[in-house]
Amino acid sequence: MASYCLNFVLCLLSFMSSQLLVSFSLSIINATHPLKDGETLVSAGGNFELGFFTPDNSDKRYLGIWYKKIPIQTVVWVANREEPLETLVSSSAAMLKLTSRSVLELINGTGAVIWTTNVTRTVKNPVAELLDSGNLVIKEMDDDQIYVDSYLWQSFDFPSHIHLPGMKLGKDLVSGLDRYLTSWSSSDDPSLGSYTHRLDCRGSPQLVVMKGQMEQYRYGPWNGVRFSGVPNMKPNNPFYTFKFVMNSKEIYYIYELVNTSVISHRMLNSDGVMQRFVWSDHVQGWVMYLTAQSDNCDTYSLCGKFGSCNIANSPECGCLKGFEPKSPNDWNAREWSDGCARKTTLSCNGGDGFIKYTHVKLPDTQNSWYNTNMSLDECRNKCLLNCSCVAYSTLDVRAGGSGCLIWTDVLIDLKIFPDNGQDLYVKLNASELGKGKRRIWMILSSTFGAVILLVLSTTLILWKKRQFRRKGKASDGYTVNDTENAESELPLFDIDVIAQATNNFSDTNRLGEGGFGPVYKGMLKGGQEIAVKRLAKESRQGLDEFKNEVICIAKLQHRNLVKLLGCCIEGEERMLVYEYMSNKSLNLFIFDDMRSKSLEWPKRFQIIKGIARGVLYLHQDSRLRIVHRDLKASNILLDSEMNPKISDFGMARSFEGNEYEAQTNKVVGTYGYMSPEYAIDGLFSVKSDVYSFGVLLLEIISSKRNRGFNHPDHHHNLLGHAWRLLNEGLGLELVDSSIEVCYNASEVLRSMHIGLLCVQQNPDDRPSMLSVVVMLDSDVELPQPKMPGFFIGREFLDKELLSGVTTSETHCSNEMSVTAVSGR
Ligand code: ACK
Repeated sequence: MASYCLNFVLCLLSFMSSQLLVSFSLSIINATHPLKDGETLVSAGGNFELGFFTPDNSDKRYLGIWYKKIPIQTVVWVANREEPLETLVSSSAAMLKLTSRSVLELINGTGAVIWTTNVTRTVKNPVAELLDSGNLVIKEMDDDQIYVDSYLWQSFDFPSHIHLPGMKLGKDLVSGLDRYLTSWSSSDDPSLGSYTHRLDCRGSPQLVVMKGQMEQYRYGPWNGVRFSGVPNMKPNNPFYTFKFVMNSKEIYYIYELVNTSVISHRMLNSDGVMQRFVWSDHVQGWVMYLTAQSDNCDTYSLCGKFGSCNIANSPECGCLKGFEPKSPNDWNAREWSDGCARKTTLSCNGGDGFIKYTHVKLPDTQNSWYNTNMSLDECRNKCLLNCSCVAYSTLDVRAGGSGCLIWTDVLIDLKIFPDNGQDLYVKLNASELGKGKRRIWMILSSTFGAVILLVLSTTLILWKKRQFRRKGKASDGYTVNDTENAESELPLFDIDVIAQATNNFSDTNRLGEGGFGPVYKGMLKGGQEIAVKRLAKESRQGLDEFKNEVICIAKLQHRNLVKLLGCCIEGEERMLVYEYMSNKSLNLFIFDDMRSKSLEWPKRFQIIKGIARGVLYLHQDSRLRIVHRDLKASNILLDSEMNPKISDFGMARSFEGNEYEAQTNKVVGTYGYMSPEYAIDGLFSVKSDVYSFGVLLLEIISSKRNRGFNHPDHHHNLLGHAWRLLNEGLGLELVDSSIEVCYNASEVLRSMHIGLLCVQQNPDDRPSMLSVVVMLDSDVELPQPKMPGFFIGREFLDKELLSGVTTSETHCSNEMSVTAVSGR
């Protein structure tokens, strides 16, 4: 009993002393003041704290540094990653001691040294201090108590998994020191994980993520402005600045925060993904700001040697020109790792030339050679003279380009960007360079006879068919000259073929009602699935829309536009045949409680970006400038991989030359998506599509329809609601509550912000679609949105719209496209 009481008192004393120690903070460690478990060393400005900690779900104890000012303990550096203090008992007597040899020693409960800093030089009066940057340093204090500014040791030289501002990542060429990140084994285990993030200095230096000795992801070589593979690294980033230093003494990458009150770092997580996080006071959590590995093409060497990866293509891997798959069967089965081989070997004898690739993430530079002074012409000659050179490029893209980068042996991990990236000149045997033209010439001449025969017979068939079509068109009562061109480029389907494919237009094949008539699912003989839009015979408006759709979409091709396979015009029948989209329309997902659960944020974000690219193509990149005029969730179709495709061009209008805006007294579109100037004054332009896109974007985030939106606290529509939330710093409340809690908050807030910019009252305040795409893909600073157009809500919209406007449709529901004839 006595011993029980004694134990109890000892325990109590030890507990009380440990409680007392918890609140005890040091400002320096020196020979007389070690740091004991329970005490902390705090940086002068109070940003960071050094002490002992136990990770969640672990019974091991470590010495580490964490942020002091935030409520979630986030450890940025760990000393004894491989030698934890095993139990609380042995760690309770643990301490960090600064010895007379000027080294820090971590001593466990039994007195054994389990971790130590390396010996550099011994000074008379050493101290260890934690700087406000999070850097633990050992330095000499001179007799006047003034620190001499050269560190004997610093933790920034031995990073853990976090890259803090001001920390150099790279090599000291004089001392041989290599500073790189090593991931934790898991989020609860700081021991050395499988991944490292380091500067690879074989060849032209490039930042990489590696698993053991294998590369996983490359940032690409430094090109004077950024790493070649990271187009969203912008030098004028308002949030942080960065630089790459390369001289005879050191090579490193470093960044600094512009506003030091912002808390942010880069982290290599235990799955080998590099991410930048920013602390959000509002969310009271870390928000992911950027992730380095952004798409499949970022997987190292996905397409093998001499392959190139372009995420806009399907499949994404292709062989470089003049190369062919090494293992064609594997290649066709999407197993690309064998890569590609040359069709014709290099002559190495003056018989070679180059093909230029633009928008490239430069290939792996471990087998490269570089020179900072050569011009591009000198570089080209150097490559021509060196038989093992396979490609060359500019080393530094600034000021028109300078320097020379040459690849020898192989090209690997080459990615093509849509609009960023660099030029790369790939060496080919000269015979390959002219091959395209020569092949065409040979085909032309050898088939000349056959063509003549074919032309004769085709003319005969076409003449017969046209006679037949003319009969049908005459009964429409309108001329067909304007559709003729487009139609003639479209394959014509025989009505029997379509009838057979759709089970004779059976009700079971009916997918729904489109803009101008029913839509049927069908399957062609070869197994291809199709969707057939059949014009309702009595619909005069439908006929206009049919004609319009043919003109607009026949010549367009983009991965985010639904593909028109052909049409059928026979007698009274008018049909359009599309590729079938197995996931149907977006509104079936976002406005359905059950199905919206399956649409997690990354998918939604991908859909938003896909739609934006599709609209950009219509507005800017296609041959015609097209305003869709009816962008809405039900006109976005989703393929089997949930890629979005814009459909229904029945109301689209094309602009020519310098025409940017038009007015109509026949307002077509869908309430809730129509811009104010269009709904009220009939004015439409690319900016009216931008407005509809903004509405759609906010609907995708919230899973709520703009039209018909109700809120218990106010009468605003979805746009007004979103604007209020963003202004009140409660933007994340807009997010569909069925989306998993773990989403990328910065992407969501940024998308919401962009959505609100798109729905501005004044078309000039709305961004172009190009800006929208850039803003979605990068971290450029966004302007502050003003109050949106049609902010007040549906009553206002309906009243405004319907005064002076009569709808020609009596059955218009929320989602129905309407035609309103202005009374002006
Ligand atoms: O929302 P949904 O199921 O998807 O209902 C509409 C309906 O037809 C009327 O437009 C569906 N639909 C239209 N075009 C296609 C297509 N190419 N593939 C699959 N479904 C389609 C649309």
